[in-house]
Amino acid sequence: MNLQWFPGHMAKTRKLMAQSLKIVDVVAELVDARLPLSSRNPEIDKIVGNKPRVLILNKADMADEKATKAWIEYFKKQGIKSIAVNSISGKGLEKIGALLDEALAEKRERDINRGINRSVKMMVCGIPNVGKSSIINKIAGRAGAKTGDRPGVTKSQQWIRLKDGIEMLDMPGVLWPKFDSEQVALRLAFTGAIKDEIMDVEELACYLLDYLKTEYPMALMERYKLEIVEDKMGYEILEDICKKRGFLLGKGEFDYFRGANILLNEFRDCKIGRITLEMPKGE
Ligand SMILES: Nc1nc2c(ncn2[C@@H]2O[C@H](COP(=O)(O)OP(=O)(O)OP(=O)(O)O)[C@@H](O)[C@H]2O)c(=O)[nH]1
Ligand SMILES: [Mg+2]
Repeated sequence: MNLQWFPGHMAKTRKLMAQSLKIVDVVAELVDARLPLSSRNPEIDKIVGNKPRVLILNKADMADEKATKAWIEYFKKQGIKSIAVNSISGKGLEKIGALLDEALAEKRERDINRGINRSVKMMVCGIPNVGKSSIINKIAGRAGAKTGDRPGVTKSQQWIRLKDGIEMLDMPGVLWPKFDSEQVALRLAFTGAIKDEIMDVEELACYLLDYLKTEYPMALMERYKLEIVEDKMGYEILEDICKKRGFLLGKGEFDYFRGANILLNEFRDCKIGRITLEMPKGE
């Protein structure tokens, strides 16, 4: 699949981040719990450097619970403390206080020694559509930052101030200019982090079906009332879905485009179930 995607504002954002970093105390890196590695931005690593950082696996309500637990363990083994949250309901967010306390312990001690009592400035960053504005709104308890179910909603940085001494900086999504691998690009595309308009949705749907038939065959069969999926190719399953749903163009010709769009939308709406798109190595 051919993916070339680097809108101008991405370059601008990288510069913007580097500048804002100078004045923030802690960086909250948001990743998608369904693809915690593929939605991690290697550039953020470079830009953030030694700033205290916390890792948040967002949209945990959409991911496979067992897999999320395995991911948290995986990061723990690498010395990275992470939490899983749902930024819409707020589930899991109660743990963020302890996470920040730990990350900011040194800064607090320094401040106390100097006799200063400054507010904590936290930058929230991550790839487009991962839920940065949503988590900020949930923590703030108000809709201060604009959100939306498509990538690229936040166009410039914005500070949201809280009463209890926290200031949060909402950033536009930052995605790397070159995708690490086709697998990474595909996983991101499945979730809608890459605009569908630049992709072949039928091809994308077939790739998703290839994954689901191996990792979540029961959920797939149940949703689309299919009898067998394991030994079929993605496009054959897509055809079966079109058959079951009556997506026909003419006599004997299937509306694959419609089938593909329905599949992707239903996946993104969690109608197929809670699905994780990559597992930690060794699981
Ligand atoms: N189910 C679920 N949906 C979420 C969660 N967090 C955010 N969303 C949804 O994900 C979409 C993107 O959320 P935003 O907060 O706008 O994401 P963003 O990272 O600010 O996106 P950009 O500003 O475009 O980079 C919206 O439709 C949110 O409602 C979550 O924890 N669970
Ligand atoms: Mg946003």
